[in-house]
Amino acid sequence: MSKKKILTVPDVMLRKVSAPVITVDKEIKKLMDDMLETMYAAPGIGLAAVQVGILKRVIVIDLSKEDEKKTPLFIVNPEIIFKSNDLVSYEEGCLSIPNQFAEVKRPSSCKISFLDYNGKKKEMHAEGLLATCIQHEIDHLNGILFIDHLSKLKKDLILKKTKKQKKEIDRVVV
Ligand code: GNR
Ligand code: NI
Repeated sequence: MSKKKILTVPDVMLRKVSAPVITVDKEIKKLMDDMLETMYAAPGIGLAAVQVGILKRVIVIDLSKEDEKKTPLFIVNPEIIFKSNDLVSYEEGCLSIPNQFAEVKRPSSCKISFLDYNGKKKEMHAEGLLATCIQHEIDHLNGILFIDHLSKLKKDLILKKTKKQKKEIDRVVV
């Protein structure tokens, strides 16, 4: 496995729509392994392939806590087949928007169909943080970031802070 670099805003790649996977072959399995390692190292609870520069509809998620047994989920070509009408708000963060957090309202539960690590077709009902995380990751596959769900004022503030932070890092490096 190899850890990959995570792209951050305003990288244009993050705004592109990812393409469906045709077959879950060795190359896709390697991608999923690399994504999982990258996500654990970050650390994060979810990662979409586009965040490591690969425009394919592949997601990894693991909500287990540090001291618990790992429970990775591999999700290829997800389709939302049900979304609840009731919304719930979670404080979201994103590895592609470092150190910025905001409350985002989304359907509290959803059902998805997808292909698993072995390319087998599956369905899953999700609620709580898992439902939020799945929707956050599927947004990535469509070029959407959590800040797109905020008011323009909040979104611009976060983008401004991220730019400032990037400049400060550059200053230290140079
Ligand atoms: O690590 C992450 N935490 C998180 C918290 C609340 C809602 C969504 C997330 S996903 C995020 C990792 C990430 O950027 N995935 O795309
Ligand atoms: Ni994200």
